[in-house]
Amino acid sequence: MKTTLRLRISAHDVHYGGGLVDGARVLGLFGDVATELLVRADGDEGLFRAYDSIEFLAPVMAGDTLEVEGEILAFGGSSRKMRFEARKVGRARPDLSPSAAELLGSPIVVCRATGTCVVPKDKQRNPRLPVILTAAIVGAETTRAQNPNLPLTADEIGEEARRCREAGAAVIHLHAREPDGTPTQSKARFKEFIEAIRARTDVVIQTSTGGAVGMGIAERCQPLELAPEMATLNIATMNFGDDVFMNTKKDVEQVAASIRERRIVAEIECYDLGHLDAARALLAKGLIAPPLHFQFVLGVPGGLGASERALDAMVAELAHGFPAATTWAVAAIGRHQLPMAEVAIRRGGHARVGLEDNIYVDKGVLAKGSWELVERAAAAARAAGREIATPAVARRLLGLS
Ligand code: KMH
Ligand code: ZN
Repeated sequence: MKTTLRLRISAHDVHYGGGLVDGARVLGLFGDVATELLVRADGDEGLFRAYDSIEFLAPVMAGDTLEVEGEILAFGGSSRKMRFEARKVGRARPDLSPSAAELLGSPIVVCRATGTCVVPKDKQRNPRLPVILTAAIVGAETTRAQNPNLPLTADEIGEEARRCREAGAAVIHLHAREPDGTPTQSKARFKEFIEAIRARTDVVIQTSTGGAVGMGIAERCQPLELAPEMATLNIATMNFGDDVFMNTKKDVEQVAASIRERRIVAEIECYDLGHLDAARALLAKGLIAPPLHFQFVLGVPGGLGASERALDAMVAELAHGFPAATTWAVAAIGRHQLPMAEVAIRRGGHARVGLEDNIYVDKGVLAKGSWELVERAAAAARAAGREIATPAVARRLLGLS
């Protein structure tokens, strides 16, 4: 979680000769940033306990414009570890005229610090919900040539789901394949795979209605006939790498209606900011209904890139026109998968990992299976001080039970 303030340092702040400002003024601004972060995270102003490090790197003068950034790096039970940076982005130019000023081409870092703030448990007003980890174990695009650990048969898929559950996954996002790896939305194949998973574990099974690019909408919707607990709802047409992922308004409305009719819980897949507008329109028409659950799929070429800035924008949209209890998760593509899962977890969201979206566990190291990626995401959840939702807890949080 990050926040930034911008302000102009005035002549009132000058403490030393030559218009120089006291370093404590910058620390006061770090305190303000920390307070805002704590209010956002916990609904409480909290208290600063200690700085671990402070570096004063450049002088601050009257007339400077400062940008002060803070970020919560980790959550403990009551402690929140933070980092801060103050940058000079503008300055007065009294050498040119009494009111001359300029913005700097590249900001000058004036101070950096790390520290810890505390919000006592009984003052924390935003309960940090357990993290729901979803494992996307099959997908439609990943091939065995890219990662030989991709499960394709019913036994392999059932076993992989069991391993992912042991690693911390509560939900399996499911696609189906023919034995040669060809993606299929065949009802018979999904039935076989769902039974293989059910025979081994109690995970929530979320079937894809996205299928593979190029499939028709009726073909894609076949798994809905099996009345899964959850199903995806893709919200708009978009470029998808070199292909086009077709989701016309008429088709989306039809898929949403058949998900609703069958009382399946939709996971609304949003790949871009405008997709939240499309979701608002579906909500207004009663085609989706609370409790809403969003998956922000970031980093598909053709959609919004995977960055914290992008996530900020998506999450900010949820505050406008969506029910307060709406939940969200991040599924980021390729090398962004684990870093963005960690960001989502730190920010109170949920996360999806797995071979559908990413085949590597570290740079150049193929994942042994989606379970290894789930293990990493689970470790990030524990580091953030959040419990990992069991399938039973996930069912409650997602309104399935
Ligand atoms: N295979 C992608 C084109 C979903 O599962 O709902 C679409 C997809 C989304 O995977
Ligand atoms: Zn999918």
